[in-house]
Amino acid sequence: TQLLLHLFFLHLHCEEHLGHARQDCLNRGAHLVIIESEDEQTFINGLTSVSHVWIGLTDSGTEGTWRWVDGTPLNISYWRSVEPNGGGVENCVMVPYWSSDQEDWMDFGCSNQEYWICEKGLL
Ligand SMILES: [Ca+2]
Ligand SMILES: [Ca+2]
Repeated sequence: TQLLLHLFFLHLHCEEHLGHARQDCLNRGAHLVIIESEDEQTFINGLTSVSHVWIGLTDSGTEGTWRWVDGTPLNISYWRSVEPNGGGVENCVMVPYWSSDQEDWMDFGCSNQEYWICEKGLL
Protein backbone atom coordinates (compact mmCIF):
# COMPACT_ATOMS: atom_id res chain seq x y z
CA THR A 1 0.00 0.00 0.00
CA GLN A 2 0.98 3.63 -0.11
CA LEU A 3 1.98 3.40 3.53
CA LEU A 4 4.94 1.25 2.54
CA LEU A 5 6.37 4.08 0.48
CA HIS A 6 6.87 6.22 3.53
CA LEU A 7 9.53 6.18 6.18
CA PHE A 8 8.50 7.12 9.66
CA PHE A 9 10.85 8.43 12.30
CA LEU A 10 9.55 8.19 15.81
CA HIS A 11 11.30 10.17 18.47
CA LEU A 12 11.51 8.22 21.66
CA HIS A 13 14.15 9.95 23.67
CA CYS A 14 13.06 13.51 24.03
CA GLU A 15 9.87 15.45 24.07
CA GLU A 16 9.62 18.78 22.39
CA HIS A 17 7.00 21.34 21.52
CA LEU A 18 5.67 21.46 18.02
CA GLY A 19 7.89 24.20 16.64
CA HIS A 20 11.00 22.17 17.44
CA ALA A 21 9.42 18.98 16.15
CA ARG A 22 8.56 20.63 12.87
CA GLN A 23 12.10 21.88 12.40
CA ASP A 24 13.59 18.53 13.35
CA CYS A 25 11.59 16.87 10.60
CA LEU A 26 12.68 19.46 8.05
CA ASN A 27 16.30 18.86 9.05
CA ARG A 28 15.78 15.21 8.11
CA GLY A 29 14.34 16.07 4.71
CA ALA A 30 10.98 15.00 6.02
CA HIS A 31 7.88 16.62 7.51
CA LEU A 32 5.62 16.01 10.45
CA VAL A 33 3.37 13.12 9.65
CA ILE A 34 0.41 13.83 7.38
CA ILE A 35 -2.39 11.33 7.66
CA GLU A 36 -3.97 10.77 4.27
CA SER A 37 -5.35 7.29 4.56
CA GLU A 38 -7.02 4.85 6.89
CA ASP A 39 -3.83 2.78 6.81
CA GLU A 40 -1.76 5.67 8.08
CA GLN A 41 -4.20 6.43 10.85
CA THR A 42 -4.22 2.78 11.89
CA PHE A 43 -0.43 2.65 11.90
CA ILE A 44 0.04 5.77 13.99
CA ASN A 45 -2.81 4.88 16.26
CA GLY A 46 -1.11 1.54 16.88
CA LEU A 47 1.92 3.17 18.48
CA THR A 48 0.43 2.63 21.89
CA SER A 49 3.68 2.17 23.77
CA VAL A 50 4.65 5.81 23.53
CA SER A 51 3.14 8.97 24.88
CA HIS A 52 1.00 11.35 22.89
CA VAL A 53 2.45 12.11 19.45
CA TRP A 54 2.16 15.27 17.44
CA ILE A 55 0.89 15.01 13.90
CA GLY A 56 1.42 17.70 11.29
CA LEU A 57 -1.98 19.35 11.53
CA THR A 58 -2.62 22.86 12.79
CA ASP A 59 -5.15 25.68 12.73
CA SER A 60 -2.63 28.31 13.80
CA GLY A 61 -3.04 30.12 10.48
CA THR A 62 -6.79 30.62 10.68
CA GLU A 63 -8.60 29.48 13.81
CA GLY A 64 -10.91 26.59 12.97
CA THR A 65 -9.38 25.95 9.54
CA TRP A 66 -7.18 22.89 9.84
CA ARG A 67 -4.30 22.47 7.46
CA TRP A 68 -1.46 20.00 7.16
CA VAL A 69 2.09 21.31 7.46
CA ASP A 70 2.53 21.05 3.69
CA GLY A 71 -0.39 23.43 3.23
CA THR A 72 -2.96 20.91 2.09
CA PRO A 73 -6.44 21.19 3.57
CA LEU A 74 -7.87 18.52 5.81
CA ASN A 75 -9.79 15.94 3.79
CA ILE A 76 -10.25 12.89 5.97
CA SER A 77 -10.13 13.40 9.72
CA TYR A 78 -10.20 11.25 12.82
CA TRP A 79 -11.26 13.58 15.63
CA ARG A 80 -12.48 12.26 18.94
CA SER A 81 -16.16 12.95 19.40
CA VAL A 82 -15.77 16.16 21.43
CA GLU A 83 -12.77 17.45 19.54
CA PRO A 84 -11.59 19.87 18.35
CA ASN A 85 -12.66 21.88 21.35
CA GLY A 86 -9.73 24.12 22.24
CA GLY A 87 -10.50 27.19 20.17
CA GLY A 88 -7.66 29.66 19.95
CA VAL A 89 -5.58 28.07 22.71
CA GLU A 90 -5.33 24.62 21.10
CA ASN A 91 -3.94 24.85 17.58
CA CYS A 92 -1.95 21.64 17.31
CA VAL A 93 -3.12 18.03 17.10
CA MET A 94 -1.93 14.94 18.89
CA VAL A 95 -2.85 11.28 18.96
CA PRO A 96 -3.10 10.02 22.54
CA TYR A 97 -1.50 6.75 23.58
CA TRP A 98 -4.30 5.85 25.97
CA SER A 99 -6.96 5.52 23.31
CA SER A 100 -7.28 2.70 20.80
CA ASP A 101 -10.26 4.31 19.13
CA GLN A 102 -9.67 4.88 15.45
CA GLU A 103 -11.10 8.36 15.82
CA ASP A 104 -8.89 9.87 18.49
CA TRP A 105 -7.31 13.12 17.33
CA MET A 106 -7.31 15.88 19.92
CA ASP A 107 -6.46 19.52 19.45
CA PHE A 108 -3.92 20.53 22.07
CA GLY A 109 -1.76 23.46 23.06
CA CYS A 110 1.23 23.73 20.71
CA SER A 111 3.65 24.56 23.51
CA ASN A 112 3.06 21.25 25.27
CA GLN A 113 5.98 18.86 24.99
CA GLU A 114 5.16 15.63 23.22
CA TYR A 115 6.80 13.04 21.04
CA TRP A 116 6.42 13.42 17.33
CA ILE A 117 6.57 11.50 14.07
CA CYS A 118 8.35 12.64 10.92
CA GLU A 119 7.34 11.21 7.59
CA LYS A 120 9.41 11.00 4.44
CA GLY A 121 8.02 9.88 1.11
CA LEU A 122 10.30 7.52 -0.77
CA LEU A 123 9.09 8.43 -4.23
CA1 LIG B 1 -7.57 26.08 17.39
CA1 LIG C 1 -8.84 19.63 22.61
